Amino acid sequence: MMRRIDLRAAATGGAPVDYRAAVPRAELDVEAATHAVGPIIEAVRTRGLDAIREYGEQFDGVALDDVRVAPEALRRALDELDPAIRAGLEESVRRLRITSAAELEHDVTTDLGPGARVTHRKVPIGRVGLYVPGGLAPLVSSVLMNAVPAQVAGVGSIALASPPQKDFGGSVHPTIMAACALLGVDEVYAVGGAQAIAMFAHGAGSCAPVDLVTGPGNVYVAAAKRLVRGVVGIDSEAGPTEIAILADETAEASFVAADLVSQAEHDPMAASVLVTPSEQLADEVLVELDKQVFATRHTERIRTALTGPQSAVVLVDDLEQGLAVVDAYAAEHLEIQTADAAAWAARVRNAGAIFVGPHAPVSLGDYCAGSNHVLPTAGCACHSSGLSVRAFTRSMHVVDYSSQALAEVADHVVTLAEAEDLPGHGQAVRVRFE
Ligand code: HSO
Ligand code: ZN
Repeated sequence: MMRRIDLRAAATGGAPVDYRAAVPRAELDVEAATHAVGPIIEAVRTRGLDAIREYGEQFDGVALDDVRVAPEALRRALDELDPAIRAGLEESVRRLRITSAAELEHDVTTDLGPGARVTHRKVPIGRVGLYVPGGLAPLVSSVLMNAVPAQVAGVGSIALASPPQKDFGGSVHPTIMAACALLGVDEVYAVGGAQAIAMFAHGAGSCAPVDLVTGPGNVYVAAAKRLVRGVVGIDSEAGPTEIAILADETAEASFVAADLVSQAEHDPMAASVLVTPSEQLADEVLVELDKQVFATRHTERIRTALTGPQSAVVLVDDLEQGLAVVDAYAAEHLEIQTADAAAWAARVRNAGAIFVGPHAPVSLGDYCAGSNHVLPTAGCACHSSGLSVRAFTRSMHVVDYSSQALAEVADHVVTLAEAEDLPGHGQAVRVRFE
């Protein structure tokens, strides 16, 4: 089912091993997709809503006069929502609000001497555009993961876009609409893919440009985010999902297999990687996979993901080497299913999110842990963070000095300005004491 990569003994001989080159990686070319996406962004920038309508017809098979979803339609979707789904969404929102409120950073004022004060002030982003994929599954949970932290951060204006669904009269998926209504997000657009990102960046029709675009998506969405970066802020490039599991002989093979399957279910391009020093566990997991993949609903999609070059069982000498491998991989989701899981988890440097021990499957984090599931993929976890309330704030230093406090450092400013051959800088201080 999954190919094996044997890294045992790779580290003997003294030479450092480049685990980044050794770990499996999806051949996902965001750069190549930017060539396809560039003209779409340009068309939306110059022709606005007309271009968006044309792309809706071309890519989603839906012709809409108005891509803005009527607020009454959102309310109706919530009224008609299955109560069990509503209860699940409410619990997820409740937990996300608790973590978001606790993680919100506050202003920090530092006194550097009498009358010398610097404040690090946090300010919410003014307007954000949240993207929620339709694709193979309507990711209603992604509405919550984007909107709740934005709201808790105090973002004043929130727009949300999701692809129009042919099966639902060309509107956004009804469960996604219901989730928007539940959170009071009433500016919703039935626009998908790169054209949605372009709409957010440049504005179109009734959608004013935003300051920040967040949310996961396919390779075209990732490419569009890369291209509009600078015009607007973006969160990380969250592409096809990935799970890596670091496990030893104490792990339960059926849990490991189920978790590998769970993320493979997203996308034929999804990556599932098991890193283990236990050949026995690897064998047991492969047997389990055969059973579980056959027994589930999206067998074909999962099989394609698991047999693809992006997925593998990686055999290592020991957990120490395993740790080096998972750090090099920098997975979107990393599970640690080993003895002393918390201790190993504490040593991980690179991962979008870490799931510790046998009772914290990634699915928990996908819906109801209180953590966020919009996470950096494709190795970006070594430099980027997942979405959180902090992604929706900016900070600025506020400098407040009295004359006496300025006098204390005036000579240093003048000297440093001279050292940089910028005498005007020094004079701007001197003039205050003449
Ligand atoms: N695992 C996906 C998020 C998701 N799963 C939404 C189910 N619904 C990327 O983190
Ligand atoms: Zn998932």
